Amino acid sequence: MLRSALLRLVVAFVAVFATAAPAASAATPLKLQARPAAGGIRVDVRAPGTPRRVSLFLDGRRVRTDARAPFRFARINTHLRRGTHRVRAVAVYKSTTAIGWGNLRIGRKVIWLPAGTPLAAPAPAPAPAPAPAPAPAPAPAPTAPAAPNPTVPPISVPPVAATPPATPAVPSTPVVAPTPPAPVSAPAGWNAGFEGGSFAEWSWWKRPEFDQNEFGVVGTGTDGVAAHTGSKLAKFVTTRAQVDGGLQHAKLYKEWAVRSPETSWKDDAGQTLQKLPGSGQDASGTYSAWYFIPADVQWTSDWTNIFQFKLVFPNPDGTSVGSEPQWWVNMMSADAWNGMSGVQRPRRADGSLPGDKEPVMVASNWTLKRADGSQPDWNARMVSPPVGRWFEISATIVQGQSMRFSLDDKPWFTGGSSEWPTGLVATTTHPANDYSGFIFGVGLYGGPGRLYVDDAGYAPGS
Ligand SMILES: [Ca+2]
Repeated sequence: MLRSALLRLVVAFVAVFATAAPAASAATPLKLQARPAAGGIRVDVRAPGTPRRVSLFLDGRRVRTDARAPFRFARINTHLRRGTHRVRAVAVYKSTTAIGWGNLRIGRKVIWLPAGTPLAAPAPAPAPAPAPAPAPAPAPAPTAPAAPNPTVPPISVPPVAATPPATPAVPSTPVVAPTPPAPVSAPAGWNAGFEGGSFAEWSWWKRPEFDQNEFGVVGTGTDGVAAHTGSKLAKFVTTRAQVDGGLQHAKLYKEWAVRSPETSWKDDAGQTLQKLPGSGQDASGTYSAWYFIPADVQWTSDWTNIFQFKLVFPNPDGTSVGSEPQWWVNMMSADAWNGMSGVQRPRRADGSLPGDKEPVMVASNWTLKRADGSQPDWNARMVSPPVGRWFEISATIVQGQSMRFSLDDKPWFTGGSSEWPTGLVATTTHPANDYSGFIFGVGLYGGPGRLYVDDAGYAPGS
């Protein structure tokens, strides 16, 4: 019955090709197109070259895999309900993958919204054909956090007993005036050291992957890795098979509520989302996390997101949200850049060069392009992290101005808001007051790897 009801809803269709992240081995990005067809909606995937297989995912779940072109996936909508659904295709090649994505909005009509389309637009305009990009990388598809579950009872957090300022003893002779207690600006910053043994310091959005990927809080000494501080740390693992199967999330979000509907949300653990300090509309400040990468981890050419910011915006139905990456740090093997004209492996702090399967990191806005659409100078955005010891990645945001990335307190790249927005400022796709949330995330997303994180934090202010 749902299916027939749905088919009645299929009265219009806007055909737009999805833009997609560039692929390592493919000169042409992966493209998706959705259309009404017999039995429901059909999704066609244009994959360059000869992929070993192409899989189609709906809302994060794999629904079909095809090993031979043409990659046409028919009748994929028989279980879809009204609302916006995320469609993603992953083409697996011999040594890399390519990704394309978009959203299907099902209401009185079915509309295909390619990646990057503002969901509030009455009718999406055709996206410009993406220029063939030599950048070696699929970027992770934007994802929406799970909708809040209003039935989860909130966690009872005992109030922290305020320490009363000590009553100053009256000195017999005036010496130094007692220092008044410092004014508290609430809400203050945020820190996460995992010492409670859980992810309660973070905003918890449960995903199917979390039951399968090796991902959680571990004790110091696990795998020979000592906690950065305390006795607990977080471990993130994604395998090749998991990533190829679409289970590519082993990541944590700290999400701040900016406006309705998120200001009344609780995460999947029942915790109310914190607001940004001050006016609640300024994301300026320094966000940081400590990372440990074992020397024996072999990285791949997949761009694997390990540190990111995302903007969240409400969907037109008012009950769900979409999100869009803003700036991020991706990790991949050094040889992922082989063949890229003019790109050299960045030296480590000790002057050494990373080996083929050792990690390099690149800081970028999520479009992987400069404001004028040109390719960035990747050398200026790349850095080699140390392996086998803790290091710190931080990003200092001056809202509307800049995003400065540092490795162990040494700045390696500063992005300007003219290239891509920094913080809660207007974009061509969203007015500034459209944002309902701001996300800082760590972990692994998009490719296989293993790393450890401890002592993440946010210090407000610019
Ligand atoms: Ca710790």
